[in-house]
Amino acid sequence: MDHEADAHRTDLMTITRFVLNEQSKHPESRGDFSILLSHIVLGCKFVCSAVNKAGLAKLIGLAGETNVQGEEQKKLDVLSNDVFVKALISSGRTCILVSEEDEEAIFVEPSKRGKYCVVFDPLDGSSNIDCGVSIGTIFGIYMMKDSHEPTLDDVLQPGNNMLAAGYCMYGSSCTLVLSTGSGVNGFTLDPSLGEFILTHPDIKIPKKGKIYSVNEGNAKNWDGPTAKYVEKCKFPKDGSSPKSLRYIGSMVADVHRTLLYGGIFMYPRDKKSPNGKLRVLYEVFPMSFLMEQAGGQSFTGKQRALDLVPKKIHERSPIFLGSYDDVEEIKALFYAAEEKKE
Ligand code: FDP
Repeated sequence: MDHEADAHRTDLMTITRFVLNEQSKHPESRGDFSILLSHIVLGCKFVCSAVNKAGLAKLIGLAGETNVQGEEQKKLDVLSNDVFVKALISSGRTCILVSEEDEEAIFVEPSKRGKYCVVFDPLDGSSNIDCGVSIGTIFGIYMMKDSHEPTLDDVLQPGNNMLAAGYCMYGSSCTLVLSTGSGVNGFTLDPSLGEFILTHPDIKIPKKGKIYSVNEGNAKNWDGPTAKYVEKCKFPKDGSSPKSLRYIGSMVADVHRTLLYGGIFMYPRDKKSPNGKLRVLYEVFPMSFLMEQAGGQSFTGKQRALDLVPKKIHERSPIFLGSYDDVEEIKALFYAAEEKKE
């Protein structure tokens, strides 16, 4: 009998245990961050269960409202947003919340206030809900700048100031990927235990990948460097094999694959959307934070994504993220185009 393997199977590293272990490395910590994370984890479990039951419960369908971006809201979006807002406020550890679904930032009432700001997209990839494709929740956590009255400036900080970021993917399994600033770890929900178990410790993205991921339907409106890069992926001139194209159209799923298999995920700007589509605070920043923590890079077409300083809570930015070498290649094309202009 393989006792070692057996011991491994019975010694489960739950996300709670993992976060408490991390906390113990900071003796000054009062556990506020762990409490906040446990409320986020609860939100993810709830949404996972709702997503799994959606077809049965007839939760799918339009709720008859439109969100800030003028998109039709689905019932699951509304439900997920409610769950996260309530879970975050009841943690007693938050002061400002920015959600993709709410036009204005939510300032938590003083009696329930804590020192953290949370930016999140409760259900990203919502156009995929009705066909059962993977969707997810994305979140990032900031600390208030000083302990003054909270203002929007507390959330309009560069992504580099994030303390933690993560996503939960509701797919063939429910996977939560988290970074608290020292590497990236992945946890899979064991439905029989109702616990997220560490299944992907210390995720490192391959230095170079074989996949590119972009909505090629927008190609006619792309700028020069993006078009050149995709051409290189398909018709490499250095004797290497062409890259494969994979595009789900659900950011969490596309980024998750990129993180595990390597390659590049892009949502560039184009003539119709000069700032791209994806939102800085709760899509670009958390995913860029995770990419860098896993050894990859993230670039906006002009600069390192995490150095952006957003001026508005729902601001958008073009994004190119993934394997270090692949992002390096597209950076070179953008810099060369910039030099030509000067
Ligand atoms: P969705 O519109 O379905 O909510 O930002 C939202 C997002 O999905 C991302 O998850 C996804 O990467 C992107 O939009 C897909 O956009 P396109 O349909 O334009 O490719």
